[in-house]
Amino acid sequence: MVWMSSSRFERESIDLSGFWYFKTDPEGRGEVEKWFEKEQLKDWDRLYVPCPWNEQDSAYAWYMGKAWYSRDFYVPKDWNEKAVSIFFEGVNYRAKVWVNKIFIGEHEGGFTPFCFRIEDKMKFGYDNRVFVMVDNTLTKKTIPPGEGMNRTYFDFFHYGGIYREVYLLSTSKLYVKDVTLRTDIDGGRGIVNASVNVVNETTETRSCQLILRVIDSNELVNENTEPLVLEPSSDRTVEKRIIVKNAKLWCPEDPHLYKFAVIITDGGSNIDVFETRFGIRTVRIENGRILLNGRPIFLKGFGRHEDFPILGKTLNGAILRKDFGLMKDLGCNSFRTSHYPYSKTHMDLADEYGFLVILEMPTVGLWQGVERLDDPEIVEKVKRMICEAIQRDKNRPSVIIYSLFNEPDSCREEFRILLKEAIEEARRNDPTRPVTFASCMHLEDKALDMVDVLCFNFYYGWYTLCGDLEAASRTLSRVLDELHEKYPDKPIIVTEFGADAIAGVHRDPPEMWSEEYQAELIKTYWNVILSKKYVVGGHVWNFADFRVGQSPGRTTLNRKGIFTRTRDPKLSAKIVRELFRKASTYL
Ligand code: ADA
Repeated sequence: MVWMSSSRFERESIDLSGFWYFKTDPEGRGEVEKWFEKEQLKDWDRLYVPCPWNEQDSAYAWYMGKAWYSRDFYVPKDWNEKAVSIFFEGVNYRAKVWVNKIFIGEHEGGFTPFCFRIEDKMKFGYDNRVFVMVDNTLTKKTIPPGEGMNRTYFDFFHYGGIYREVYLLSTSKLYVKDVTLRTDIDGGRGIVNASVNVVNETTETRSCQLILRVIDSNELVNENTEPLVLEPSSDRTVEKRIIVKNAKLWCPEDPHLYKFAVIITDGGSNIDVFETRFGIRTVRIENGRILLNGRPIFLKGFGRHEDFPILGKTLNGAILRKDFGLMKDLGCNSFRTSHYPYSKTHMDLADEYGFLVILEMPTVGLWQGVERLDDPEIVEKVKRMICEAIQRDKNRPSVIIYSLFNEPDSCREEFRILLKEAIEEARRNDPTRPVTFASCMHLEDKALDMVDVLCFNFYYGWYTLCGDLEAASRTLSRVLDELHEKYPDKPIIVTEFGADAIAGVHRDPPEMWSEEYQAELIKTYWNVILSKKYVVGGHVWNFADFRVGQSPGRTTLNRKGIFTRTRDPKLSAKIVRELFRKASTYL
């Protein structure tokens, strides 16, 4: 599988969104019966892509298993000399892909992108046919693991299908394969350490120029040109230290974005053009603080989920714009991508709105249900998903920390083996950002010494000390102090605290499940958090109510949102707005 950073600004792409043919395959007969060779799909259903299958028709609401998608697509005749890839931004959970009856590849993992080269399978100037077999079957070795739609080892709905964009991308066979940008600050100057990988897949030696441009709102700020000679079937990585004078730094109050353009030219026409956005900022851990551009920051925000009626995990631009407007209005400056990498559009808005993001991997639910956390199959999958997530988002200024797990069984000695591998993989892909995991083991946790930042999920007053906010406050305060005493140099973030509230249920005095109790609990936690100078952030769980599997403990939704699933405010939204707006982004 060839990894190409899909800039999609200057290259030619064909969006494959739309109605695809769809058919479930509960007995898993499709491959043996070669459904990927079918000419006639008249008896198949039609579903919209991108969107999970679950809420598009009640027939698929609780379906877990194999299902087939297919559509025809036209490829222009003049693409016949090009490198052509088919990109999938997200398919939950496994995908196997055939084009014109030929198997082209497979991918496991529901929340990171993948692509396959297909030019040698194409009929240029004609219709081509793609089949995708999706399988969202959970096992004890999927990441995340589970046993069924109502027996997931994680607390969110297990949607299935092609739920993020699918598109074709064509480039020259002399192209930019990858760009890594690491920024630094030197007085008023921005330093952009650029690493550009160029590939020559042609059979000739190619002499060309590589032009690197930094652009600020259409004004050329800096340009470097490098002569390049590439042997046939070879690649080269060009490293360049670029100075940006009078740099406008990226920060929550002014998230300034530059454009970075890489042009391969032979002096006449452009052979390939790759563009991406970036921000000039630094992130460092020092003396128990998280420093952004050298200033200690305080994260105030949420754990979120990608969830909305009918669209499931496919939050379109309008819903994301609504969410970001609401978060901005609340005075929020941060969120965690709980519990999986979010969509590109989601992360694009984080860059544009100046949110400080903890990018979390899909490694949730690794606890008792899983036999061995150091199982080589699990370790390999976790490492690959970390690599894919970081390769996609490594140039984003909004991403400041990588959370490698959510609530793993970090009391088990063997978790240290898994965590060590995960940390090494994260650092191999990006040594610049601190790493963490969200712990629910607190003082019993046996792996906190291995990470840079400590994140904890607390539910005193909800799952324990039910209804007793006095005791919850005392316990939270004591446990935080003891954790700080054990790890005095590590910043602490409370990554989850909250309570379920059924919208419209009111109780005076506040009582569990009422809007008043949720608001009181959040206020109680926030007072404790603000009273601890070593706590550098608090994320309310959750931004909005979200769908979960069926269980006696859930009323069709996890209702810890301060907004309903359709984003109507509960009492807590007003309270959180008062609390967040009073708290500063800088300590
Ligand atoms: C855990 C978990 C969340 C959610 C939360 C809750 O902390 O990380 O995904 O399940 O509890 O609502 O109970």
